[in-house]
Amino acid sequence: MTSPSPEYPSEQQPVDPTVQPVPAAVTARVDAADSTLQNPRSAVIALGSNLGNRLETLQGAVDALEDTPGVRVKAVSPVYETEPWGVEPGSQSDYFNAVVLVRTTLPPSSLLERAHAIEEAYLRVRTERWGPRTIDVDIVAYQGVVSGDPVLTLPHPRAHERGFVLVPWYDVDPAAELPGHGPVADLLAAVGRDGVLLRPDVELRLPE
Ligand code: A4P
Ligand code: MG
Repeated sequence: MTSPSPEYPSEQQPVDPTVQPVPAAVTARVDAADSTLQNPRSAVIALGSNLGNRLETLQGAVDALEDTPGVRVKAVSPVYETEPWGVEPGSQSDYFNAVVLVRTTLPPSSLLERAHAIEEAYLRVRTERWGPRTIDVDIVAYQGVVSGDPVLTLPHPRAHERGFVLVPWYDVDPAAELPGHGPVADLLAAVGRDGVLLRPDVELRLPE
C-alpha cells in the first residue's frame, strides 16, 4: 500500500491530465517487443552467387547484413566453389557459397525483406527458377521456428539436402541442428561433400 506523499495529502494529489490508462493489449504488445529487443534470435543465412564477381558480391551481402539495424553478424564461413544444383550439368557456372550466422532482433518477415533488398541491390534478375544469379540470400533457419508459409518457409525447405549449405554451416557451427531434421553433422554425413570444394585462396571478412 502506498501512503500519501507528505507534501500532498491524499485529497490534494496533483492530477496529470495527460495520463491515460493504458489498455492491457497495448501493454502486452510493448512488453513482447521489449523482450524481443532484449533477446536477439539466432538465424542462419546462406549466400550463393554464380554471376559477376562472386567474391565481391558475397562480401557486399555480408557487409549489408551487418549494416542492417537489428542484425549482428556473428560468424562467416569459408567460401566454397560448388556445382550448380538442380540444373543440367554444364549449363551454368559454378557457385560461390557461404553461410553467415547472425543474431537479430528483427522478426523473420523483416529479415526476409532485408534479404530481398540485398538481392535487389545486386540487380538480381529472376527469369527462371534456379537460374544463374548475382546473389541469392536464403534464410536457412530462424531460431527454432518451423513454418510452411510459401513466402517464408522455415527452415528453408531444401537446406537439409544441400551440401553447399550444410558444409559451410558445419564449419561455423559443428553442433548446429536444423529444426525438424536433426544435427547438421548427421545431415552432412548423409549428403556428402561431392561438388563442394573449399576455396582456401579466398576469404570473406567478418565486419569490424
Ligand atoms: N522463400 C520461401 N522460404 C524462403 C527462405 N527460407 N529463404 C521464398 C528465402 N526465400 C524464401 O525464391 C523464391 C521465393 O522463395 C521467394 O519469393 C521467397 O519469398 P527466389 O530466391 O526468388 O528464387 P530461387 O532462389 O530461384 O528459388 P528457390 O526455390 O528459393 O531456389 P533455391 O532453393 O534458393 O535454390 N546450386 C549451388 N551450387 N549453389 C546455390 O546457391 N542455389 C539455387 C537456388 C539453385 N542451385 C544452386 C544454388
Ligand atoms: Mg532463394
